Amino acid sequence: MKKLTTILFLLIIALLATACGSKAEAAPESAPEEAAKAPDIADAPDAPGAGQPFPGADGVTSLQLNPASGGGTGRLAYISDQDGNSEIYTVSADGTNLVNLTNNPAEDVAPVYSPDGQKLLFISNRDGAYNIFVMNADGSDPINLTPGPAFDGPAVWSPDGSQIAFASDMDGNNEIYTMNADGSNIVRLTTNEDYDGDLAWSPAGDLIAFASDRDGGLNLYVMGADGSNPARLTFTDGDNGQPAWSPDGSRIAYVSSRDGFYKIYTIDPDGSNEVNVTKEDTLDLFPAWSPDGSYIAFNSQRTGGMELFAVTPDGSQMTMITYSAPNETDPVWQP
Ligand SMILES: [Ca+2]
Ligand SMILES: [Ca+2]
Ligand SMILES: [Ca+2]
Repeated sequence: MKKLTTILFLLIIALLATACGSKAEAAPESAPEEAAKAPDIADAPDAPGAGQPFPGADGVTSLQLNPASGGGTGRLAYISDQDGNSEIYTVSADGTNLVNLTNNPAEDVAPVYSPDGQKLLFISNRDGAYNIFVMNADGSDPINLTPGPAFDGPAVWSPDGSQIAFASDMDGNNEIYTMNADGSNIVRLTTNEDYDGDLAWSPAGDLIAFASDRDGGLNLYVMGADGSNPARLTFTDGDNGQPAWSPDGSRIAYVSSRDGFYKIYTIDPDGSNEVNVTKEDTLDLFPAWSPDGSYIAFNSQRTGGMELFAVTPDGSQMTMITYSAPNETDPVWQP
């Protein structure tokens, strides 16, 4: 039986499907070729409301980001339903230059940049089931790494880019696996009848953080990258999931609903020093660190619809990246 706690990843798909009012059909065979046309960033439109100051609340100071603010290329990938189904877009950190990378009538979700920033993993149901795809960072050459009927994803890279860790129900319930970057040599890391997913590979390569309901509610765990020595980090009511390692490996950002609302928290990898970063009673999801560790991007419903935000890790300063009618979710910063 599928437990309610498996929804952290599925939630975003449900939100987007509800928002566009219909379930997407599998894409025609020609769709990958359409996505192979690299979009031109120079002519790309800006996010509606880009650069608007965040309407501050509870002592949070409004912040203005420019594309150089967080390090890396200054670009973020995210999911938008503005074309009627979920697509992977990119945007500059100041909300300018929107580019649709997927252009596919199927659902395209869960973008994750490779450590060198040159490729993106994502999840799509364009071939029927939700499978793990890799494409170039400009949207060209999408390849299905896990064809077949299982629900695969999300997926993340090892820090050296040689391997991919991912979740899948191929063995009957959600487990965590690794495989080579070309989809070969699948190795199973977890074996139990409970949900294991929401994974993130540590920058040093030795640990994988993940969420599991093996002890009851959904909680955060870390284990060796070979599946050894799982250790529980959170002991709270509600769901704890969607971990993201800070670039220096010293902190894990994650989502917790311990007080009834999904908010962003951070914690040390040994489970100490929990900090509540976003405090408003709303829906905050999908934390992702900027390459220099200065900001945590996330999506939030605090202004009504789903928008992208960035916040300093101490929660004191926040900015809106998008302000629009469509739903923008699941931001990840390009290295
Ligand atoms: Ca799509
Ligand atoms: Ca399991
Ligand atoms: Ca929006």
